[in-house]
Amino acid sequence: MSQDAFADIPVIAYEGPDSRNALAFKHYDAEAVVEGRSMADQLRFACAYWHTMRNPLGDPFGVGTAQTPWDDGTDSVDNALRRVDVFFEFLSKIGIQWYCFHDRDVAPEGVDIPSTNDNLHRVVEAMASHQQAGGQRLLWGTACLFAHPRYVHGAATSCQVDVFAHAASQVRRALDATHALGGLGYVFWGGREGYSTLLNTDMHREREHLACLLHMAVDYKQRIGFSGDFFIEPKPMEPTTHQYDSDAAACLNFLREFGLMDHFTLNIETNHATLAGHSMEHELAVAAAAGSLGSIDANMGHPHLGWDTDQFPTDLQLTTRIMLQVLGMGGFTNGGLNFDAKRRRESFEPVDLFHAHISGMDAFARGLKAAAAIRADGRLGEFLQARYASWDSELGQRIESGGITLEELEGHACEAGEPGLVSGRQEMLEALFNEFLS
Ligand code: XUL
Ligand code: CO
Repeated sequence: MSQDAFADIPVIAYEGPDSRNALAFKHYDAEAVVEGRSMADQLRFACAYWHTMRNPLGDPFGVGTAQTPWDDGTDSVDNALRRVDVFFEFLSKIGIQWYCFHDRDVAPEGVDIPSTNDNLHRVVEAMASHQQAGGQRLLWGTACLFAHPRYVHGAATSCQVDVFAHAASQVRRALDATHALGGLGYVFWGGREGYSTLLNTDMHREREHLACLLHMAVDYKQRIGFSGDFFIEPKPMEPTTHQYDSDAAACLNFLREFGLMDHFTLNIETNHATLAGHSMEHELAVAAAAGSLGSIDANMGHPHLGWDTDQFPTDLQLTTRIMLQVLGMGGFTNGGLNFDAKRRRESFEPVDLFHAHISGMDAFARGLKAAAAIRADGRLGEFLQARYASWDSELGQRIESGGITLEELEGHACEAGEPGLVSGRQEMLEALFNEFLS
């Protein structure tokens, strides 16, 4: 195993807020305890194989710029195995315990399904031995059902049944790989499960087919004894014009409609939320309110660019609001913060992989500390409780439990007279929130 792709880069250490060393953490102190759990456990950082190892940093106007001296540019299994070595070297130097991958990120397709399966199997064995040696673990696996030309019309929602069969085979083998690697979860992101134009689309049938694949996956999961979580990852568009799993609310509706609520939670991604016209906080709150917040793809978009720029999350407002939601639901169980993020095309040197992850990890460490401080301070929580206090009355309780009629409420309203209204105090609360961001 080669262990020298990053020979000139040290293991990244916590040096504290006064450090001026760019290759050190100023805020992420893995062992420090916040709300009863170590930072490492509260944040559960995961590294995305596809961006870290496979993203050449191209854009629609120019070729890739990423420098990857370990990669010979071929589709050989040997090259794939070399990338795995480099990836685990990166994980141990940056101090990230978890990772996520698509089947096709790690192993090339062969000439037919058996040889493709064989390639995946060989690479997964290498990943398993790296996990054993270095103690890293798989947060989640997934199947890439959007890159190969056969998926041009979608995978589970393709108009062609043979394409569905190929997708089913891929999901089966990606689930096997995830199970073999002890993954905590498995993600379904429906990259092309949507449409380009309704003129050629039977939406009713396509949504049913998607549900069929998910039910088969649940059945397979149970038969192989995979006990990890299943996550759906919403995104409204791109590459499709409309993706069926468009946002958290649409996903929850889909899961309820097809009897899948007990088997899936959501993996919410910041840049997908903003593409859907929502804040990340909104999407997290929708998922959490349904008891369905599973995991997070941590990145952010750019306010001037209307596409999925997948930038590393460096905005402290954002990370604090995310961690308030995560702490509010009692922390992650099988989920974590997966950096589904890529460097800018201009940040092409290998060392930039370190700078990028450090920027995201320190931003989330600050967000975690700020969110915990807001909760310990208590003013925000007390405000919220006081705002709804009237609902704790006997009348409120009767409404919430369904034990009252419209007529009885009219009687009450007549007696109570016009309610005295109170301010929402938004600006006061925003200032309060900002107190914790210094
Ligand atoms: C694409 C995206 C995917 C999923 C996994 O926008 O977010 O990388 O996270 O398929
Ligand atoms: Co994602």
